[in-house]
Amino acid sequence: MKRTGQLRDLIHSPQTHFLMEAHNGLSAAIVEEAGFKGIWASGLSLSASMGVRDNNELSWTQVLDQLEFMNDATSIPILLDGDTGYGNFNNARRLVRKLEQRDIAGVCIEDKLFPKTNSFINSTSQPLANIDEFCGKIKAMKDAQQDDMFSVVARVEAFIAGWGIKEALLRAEAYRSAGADAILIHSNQKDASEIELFMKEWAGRHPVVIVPTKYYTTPTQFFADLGVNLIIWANHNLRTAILAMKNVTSQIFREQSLIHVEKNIASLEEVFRLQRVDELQLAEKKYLPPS
Ligand code: SPV
Ligand code: MG
Repeated sequence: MKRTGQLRDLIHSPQTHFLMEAHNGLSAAIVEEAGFKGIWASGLSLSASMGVRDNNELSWTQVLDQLEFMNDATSIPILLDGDTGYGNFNNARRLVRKLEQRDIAGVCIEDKLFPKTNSFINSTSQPLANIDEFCGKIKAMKDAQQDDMFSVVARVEAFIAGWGIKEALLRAEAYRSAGADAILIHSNQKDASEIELFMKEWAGRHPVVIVPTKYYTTPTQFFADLGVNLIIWANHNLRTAILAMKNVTSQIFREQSLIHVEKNIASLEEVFRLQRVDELQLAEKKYLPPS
């Protein structure tokens, strides 16, 4: 099945499914190998891994380049965190065309303003998009897609900005009517109370996606019981990599030696395996003249 169809199935399945964050070809391959059925191409992780901020400092074509490596390294669908769509409806619909050309299964856009700021930084002072303008963007994106199975997820930032449940429901309903394939309801609370409230009021109208980065202590079964369709583990490969790199780098700096490091890092053989060196060796036998 095409990746667009695979993502569609995850979103519409009666079971709760999961997307795991990746930010380059290597982390994407690791996500697939672990057994995940889909990848979250996190804006935070993509930008941080390039040493820049999650404020659209990375251009959207730079994001596309990373996605191409991620897609080439895997066979599972990727949902791009497309921020605000990098501009107005026109930029967002062009993004959809470019994503489809690169076999990306779907994109999530959030109802903020370009250039966006990460939802966990000064959240209540973040302006939200005008509802009608954002609905026009969703419609333009849906009209632009060539593959019926490509997914546009609309992310509601009303809780993040402190606007409350009424605004969250108003926006979610508007985005559903505009043609979004799912609603991502985001919350920065330490508990899942906002998500619980939303899910009860929403009452299964349309698929829902959540990102439990801040309310991570909530058991996953609780979300499944609420009817959440898709859970995104949004930045955990990036944060793992940061800690691991910091530890090893400072150890090597301190000890000026590799003696105590080797056993705690991936072997070179593991690096070669993840790069699929074996495939190249077989291809060389097939395509190069015998030496
Ligand atoms: C991301 O992973 O970039 C997200 C999720 O958008 S969050 O950082 O929680 O806003
Ligand atoms: Mg993001």
